[in-house]
Amino acid sequence: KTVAIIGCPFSGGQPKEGVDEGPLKMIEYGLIPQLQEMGWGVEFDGHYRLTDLRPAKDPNIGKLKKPLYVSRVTHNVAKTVESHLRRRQLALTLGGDHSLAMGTVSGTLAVYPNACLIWIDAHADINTPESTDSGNLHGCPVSFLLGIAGKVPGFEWIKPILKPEKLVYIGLRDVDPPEKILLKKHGIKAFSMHDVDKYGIGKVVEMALDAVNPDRSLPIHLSFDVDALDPSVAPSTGTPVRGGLTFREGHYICEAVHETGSLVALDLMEVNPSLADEASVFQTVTVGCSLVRCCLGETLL
Ligand code: DIR
Ligand code: MN
Ligand code: MN
Ligand code: MN
Repeated sequence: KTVAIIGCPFSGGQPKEGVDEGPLKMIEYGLIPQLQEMGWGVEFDGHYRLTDLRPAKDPNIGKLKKPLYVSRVTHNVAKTVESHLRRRQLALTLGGDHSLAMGTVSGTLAVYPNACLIWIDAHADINTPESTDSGNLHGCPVSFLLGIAGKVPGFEWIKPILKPEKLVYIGLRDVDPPEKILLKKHGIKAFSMHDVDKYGIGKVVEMALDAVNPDRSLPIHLSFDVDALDPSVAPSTGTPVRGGLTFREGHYICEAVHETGSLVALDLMEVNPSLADEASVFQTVTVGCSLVRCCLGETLL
């Protein structure tokens, strides 16, 4: 068993510098030897040199900021994820901001068209170019993947092959009003923090898997935005929202997804080591590494 680590130091989908340092820190804090100790072969070709893809001119398209940069980067990431999956490796993408998921999920669906997508986040990231208030593309990847974003120059490469019934959310608590309408309109299953409180994380994960992967045999793409965790657990992230998943709830999701035996691709996104003090950075980066280890089979006993 081999995991390919795709380090994506990219911050173009949102305005805060530093999220591009996330993947570097996760590697620096020892993620590779940690996975090797668990018996995984690790392929890591060094971090992506994404700034090479930065266009000289990148005017807004409507409200969308840095559209050309984001489209170029995510297209490259899609091809990389696809090539690793074709070689039967588990694709682990370290972000970087969550616009990268346009690439990672596209790569997964190219190889496994029947894959389901589990999106762990405080936010729904389903804004369209019309509905976005911020213009930040890290708030929009899901709409592009579903094919409800309309035509945006540069993004023609994205095949809108994600079906709404193959997507499920856990952890939501900061969803924009137009996003709420989109979730309802497309009948997308979403478990907010209210549901986590009401049912407990065990039941929520079971219901989420029942919704998109009833017999647990379909390939799973898990896209984990570290801001799904409570800011007391993962403070170093660009858009923290209080009332999030506890340390154990976050880890439980990862353990349960591993137990299905169907995980093919994993994103760990929005770790921003330039936000908050050194202790908070250490806390956030180590929790990121530990979530990854749980997804890849680390157990408590
Ligand atoms: C907001 C925030 N919904 C937006 N999204 C964030 O900008 O579209 N996603 N922070 O991670
Ligand atoms: Mn490689
Ligand atoms: Mn988020
Ligand atoms: Mn996100």
